[in-house]
Amino acid sequence: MSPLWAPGLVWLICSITSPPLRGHAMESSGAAKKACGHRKTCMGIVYDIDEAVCCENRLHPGAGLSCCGKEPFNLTLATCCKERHGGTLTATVSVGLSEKVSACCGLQAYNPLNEICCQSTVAAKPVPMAQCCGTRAFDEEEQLCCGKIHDKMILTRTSKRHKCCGHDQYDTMTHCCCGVTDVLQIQLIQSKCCEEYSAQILQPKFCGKVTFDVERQLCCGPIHDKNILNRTSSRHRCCSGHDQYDTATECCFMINGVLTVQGINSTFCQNDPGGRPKSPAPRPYCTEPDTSLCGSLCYNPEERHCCERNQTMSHWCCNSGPCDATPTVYNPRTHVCCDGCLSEWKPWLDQCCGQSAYGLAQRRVLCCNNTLYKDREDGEECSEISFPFNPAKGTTCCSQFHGSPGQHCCGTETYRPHSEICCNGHRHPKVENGHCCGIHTYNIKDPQMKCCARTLYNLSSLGKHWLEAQCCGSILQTPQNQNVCCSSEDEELLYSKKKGLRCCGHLYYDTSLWSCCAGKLRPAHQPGQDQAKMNIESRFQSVNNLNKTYLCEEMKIGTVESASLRSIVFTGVLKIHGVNATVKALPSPYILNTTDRCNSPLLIPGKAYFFDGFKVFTDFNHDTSLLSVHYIISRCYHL
Ligand SMILES: *[C@@H]1O[C@H](CO)[C@@H](O)[C@H](O)[C@H]1NC(C)=O
Ligand SMILES: *[C@@H]1O[C@H](CO)[C@@H](O)[C@H](O)[C@H]1NC(C)=O
Ligand SMILES: *[C@@H]1O[C@H](CO)[C@@H](O)[C@H](O)[C@H]1NC(C)=O
Ligand SMILES: *[C@@H]1O[C@H](CO)[C@@H](O)[C@H](O)[C@H]1NC(C)=O
Ligand SMILES: *[C@@H]1O[C@H](CO)[C@@H](O)[C@H](O)[C@H]1NC(C)=O
Ligand SMILES: *[C@@H]1O[C@H](CO)[C@@H](O)[C@H](O)[C@H]1NC(C)=O
Ligand SMILES: *[C@@H]1O[C@H](CO)[C@@H](O)[C@H](O)[C@H]1NC(C)=O
Ligand SMILES: *[C@@H]1O[C@H](CO)[C@@H](O)[C@H](O)[C@H]1NC(C)=O
Ligand SMILES: CC(=O)N[C@H]1CO[C@H](CO)[C@@H](O)[C@@H]1O
Repeated sequence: MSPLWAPGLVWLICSITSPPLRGHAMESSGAAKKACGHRKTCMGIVYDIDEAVCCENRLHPGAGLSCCGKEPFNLTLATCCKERHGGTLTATVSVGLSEKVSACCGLQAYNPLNEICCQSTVAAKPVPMAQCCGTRAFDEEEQLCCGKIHDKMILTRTSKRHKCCGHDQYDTMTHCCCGVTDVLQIQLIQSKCCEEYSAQILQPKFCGKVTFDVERQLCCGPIHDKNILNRTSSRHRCCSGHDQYDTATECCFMINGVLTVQGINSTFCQNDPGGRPKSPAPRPYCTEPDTSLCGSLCYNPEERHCCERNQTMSHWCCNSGPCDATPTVYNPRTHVCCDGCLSEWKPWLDQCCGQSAYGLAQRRVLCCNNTLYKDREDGEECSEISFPFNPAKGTTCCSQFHGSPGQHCCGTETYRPHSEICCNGHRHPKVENGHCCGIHTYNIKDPQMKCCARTLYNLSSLGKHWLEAQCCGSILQTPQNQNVCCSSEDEELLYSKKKGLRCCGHLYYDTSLWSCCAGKLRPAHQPGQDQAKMNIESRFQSVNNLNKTYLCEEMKIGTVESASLRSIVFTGVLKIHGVNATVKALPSPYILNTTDRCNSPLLIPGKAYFFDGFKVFTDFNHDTSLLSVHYIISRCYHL
């Protein structure tokens, strides 16, 4: 072996699958995917997954929809429960509880925070740690669930010492539950019934005719010649009638018809001979110094290589890829290995493209997304979907070739950014103050248009209530529909309004079970909690839902450094006056006093938030703070 290859040895042993050549994968960027949109076909009709859903070959228009069997439903607001009976699958949509926080009880959706599923029945939880008693829920601390499996009853537990006896409870200190022929009765502990009962449950275990202690002893030997051994450890088992063995270090092996205890490293244990009783699987080992195991063989890593799956030692390993079912060893002086496939060695080969080797110096070859294309024209490039094309001859837009070179792409089409706008792969003529909302464009200054998480709404259809409309995720929430929007850092969910329930982040909890502080739930009624303080609603408000007067006056944005009980420390704070389109930098750190920390939602240090004098807001519509600031100024500023 020449010293040139020596450094390679080390990593070949630790990382057998790595090819020696550098992979040269052309990943298409996320931006390219976004530009191509999310088009699919449904029975030959092309649609965008942001705009419709295809359920069992039927197209249903609407944003943010999922399929429940053949029905569409909104994940933000509803749950799909499925149940299989024999060969048929039934699916039902329950509205008023998002699938993201629900569970199914048969075909019924429920909120596992406040409810429990007991034998296919949804029951209200009496306590956060409730258990099932038949079809009802009970509190194990305060109650007992008594009776036979199909005849359960919930009793208020008289004391911690009490236990069930049929449908009654008894004090285990003074009474017992005993009885004959299925009729259980509670009797005083001194009674004959109780004495017989305790004698019965404490019945000793026999080894032959002698009692023995199952915990500390072993009963060994053939059935008519039993012998009790003091158990050495819990790992010990019987070997012969007189011997026990440690299952971790020994095996029990039959030599000439006699069971004997042998060391686990002995040849007896190693070559599992069918010695009975069965010893643990033999563990191979290497005895020579500086050797390691390769499969079942020992070798010296200083001298040889281990091809794990081939289990032999030879040259370099080229592990099996799809082109070759068996692993291969090869001589690096004659071959190169790319992703498990061998190519003949040439001095210029220095790159892998999937399973093929090529050289950066080679002309007319192009590696796009791990596929090597040969005999290409000079000047060709990989398109955004990783197919070679020649930018001098045309433009490819999401695999569609267009004759004119140097164009911008919008989905599969080209577009002219001077006169058109491209929204998620769909192009539109440019209009005044045009912004994208999902695949649509709208005038951002039009107060009647609202963009909720990529879904555009025209509020004029709401009549006089349009001012009160709010976004909740992609759904437009109006005061008429009796829903509650609970929102956390990354989720906005809509719930059917219920008495006694409140938002904690995106969860909707029962205030008699839980309390919420700064977006975190805890079981209610814990010592040291100020209940009145704890139950203030904690939810994020979106900048998107602020009215224009509020949004445009003065808004601050900054990165949370830390949050304490009384204040939040921000850095890099900008004060934005939307109406005047002015942005001013405030000195760091900026401290926001909070009257009640429980009231404010869960803040993540390092993330940017909007805030005013009292409240912290988030922006569910934009991915970056820069886009959020741009949104505010675009929405507010009038020349
Ligand atoms: C087993 O242990 C008990 C008490 O620990 C002892 O009295 C007894 O002699 C032991 N039996 C044997 C066979 O070692
Ligand atoms: C058996 O051999 C292995 C590997 O050499 C060693 O780690 C282990 O301690 C040995 N076990 C006993 C019981 O000698
Ligand atoms: C393992 O490698 C050796 C070369 O050292 C070869 O002869 C043998 O066929 C290989 N075995 C398998 C299963 O590929
Ligand atoms: C790259 O190739 C993989 C595997 O063939 C494929 O799944 C993926 O979609 C390709 N990526 C692009 C951007 O074409
Ligand atoms: C919104 O709806 C109203 C009434 O249907 C209509 O007059 C108006 O043009 C719509 N606005 C937009 C931007 O489509
Ligand atoms: C705007 O919102 C603020 C705070 O939510 C509220 O006090 C004010 O009345 C609202 N103004 C209009 C015009 O709705
Ligand atoms: C906006 O500009 C006007 C005119 O320059 C000024 O009077 C007003 O105070 C400014 N408002 C804010 C909030 O900066
Ligand atoms: C915030 O609290 C600190 C200390 O409690 C106080 O000195 C400061 O003036 C407060 N700041 C504001 C803006 O109320
Ligand atoms: C509130 C809301 O947007 N609900 C929609 C949920 O999805 C159904 C389609 O199944 C629409 O009809 C609803 O308008």
